[in-house]
Amino acid sequence: WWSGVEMGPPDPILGVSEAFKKDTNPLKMNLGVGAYRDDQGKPFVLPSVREAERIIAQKGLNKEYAPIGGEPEFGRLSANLAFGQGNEIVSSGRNVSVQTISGTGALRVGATYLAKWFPGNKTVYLPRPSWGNHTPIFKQSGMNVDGYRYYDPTTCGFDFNGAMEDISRIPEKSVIMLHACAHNPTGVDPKDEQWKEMSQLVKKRNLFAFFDMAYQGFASGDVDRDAFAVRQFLEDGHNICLSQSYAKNMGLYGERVGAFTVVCKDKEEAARVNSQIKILIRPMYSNPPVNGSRIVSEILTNTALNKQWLEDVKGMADRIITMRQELKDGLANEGSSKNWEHIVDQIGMFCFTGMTPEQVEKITTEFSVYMTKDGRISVAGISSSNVGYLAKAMHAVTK
Ligand code: PLP
Ligand code: TYF
Repeated sequence: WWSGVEMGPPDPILGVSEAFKKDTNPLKMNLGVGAYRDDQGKPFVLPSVREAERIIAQKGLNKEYAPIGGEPEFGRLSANLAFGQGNEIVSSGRNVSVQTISGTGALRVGATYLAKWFPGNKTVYLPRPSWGNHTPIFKQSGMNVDGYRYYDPTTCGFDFNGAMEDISRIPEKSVIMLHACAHNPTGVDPKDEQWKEMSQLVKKRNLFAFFDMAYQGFASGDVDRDAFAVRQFLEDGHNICLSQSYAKNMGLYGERVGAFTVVCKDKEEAARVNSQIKILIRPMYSNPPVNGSRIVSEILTNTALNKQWLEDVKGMADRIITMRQELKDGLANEGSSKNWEHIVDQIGMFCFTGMTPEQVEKITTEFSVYMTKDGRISVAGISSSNVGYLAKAMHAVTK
């Protein structure tokens, strides 16, 4: 049956891990996939998550199906985490918030919903560049994909003027995708004042804002601070939609737990939207897995655990910030005359180093340092014992 099936290319990000595994160099480093590692280079289970698991195990819960959109309580907790405790949207019940299969599932449910029900232009405008999975997710869901300027390679920073110019030319009633914080792959976020101007422009152009929040807490170490853009847009009267992931900020990668939210004009509209989202989810996967959502709900409702979790998040964010500084210092120690200021200016899990595809190729073959072709490194994959080696390797291929 399948003689006509062509061999497809590996995933540009997850494929890096495959190549890494085959390398026998003991000094090898995997800076490809965005997954947090502790300072020993080991996968990290948050202490708050371990404690939540212990509490949940003691409850002896059953394994019944969750509702199609997950537990309503989980949806409320997720929306409150994004919008702020006591926000008017959740208290008036005008949000639809469903549990999804992590952030990817949230984007997929969202894209499918927009493809079916968005009353305007079925085109989503992504920042250039954006997370590699955004384009296939939207295209496979039946949306067209276009873009707006975002990253300025000359400054390794945010191209605010370019973004504003491009956004002002997006056809009215289109969808604009915004990374809520810790932009992937560039690590470059707008400043608060820039977000405010973007929000006004998005409003003036009558665009619909879709926020992807996969790193709440990872940018600054503070979950409220990282929700600034989302909350600013809401305050300015945008009825946004939002994807959330607990993969990074709770370290629940393989549990696949996230949320998709649509902010509606009132409760009645929310009920209609909710009914249609459930109709879309049912033939995709019926209902979401229960284990991860129980962990999240325990952490978000148990006061002591919540406090522990906020410390855990801060600890991860701080370690990444320390590694950025040590990498920049290491490059200076190696004698690099290049400007590496962007390593510490950029935030979140990733650093867009500015290395060319040729330099990436060279650092991989000569030093066994693995990263994506666009020069992105996952700073979370660096530790105090190998940051020096990385600085030496980066200097060797960029001098
Ligand atoms: N959106 C962005 C920007 C991401 O970087 C990621 C990856 O972590 C996701 C969404 C979704 O990831 P997951 O499906 O593991 O939650
Ligand atoms: O960008 C990253 O590295 C993370 C993890 O298909 C990821 O977002 C990468 C690729 C993918 C799923 C998750």
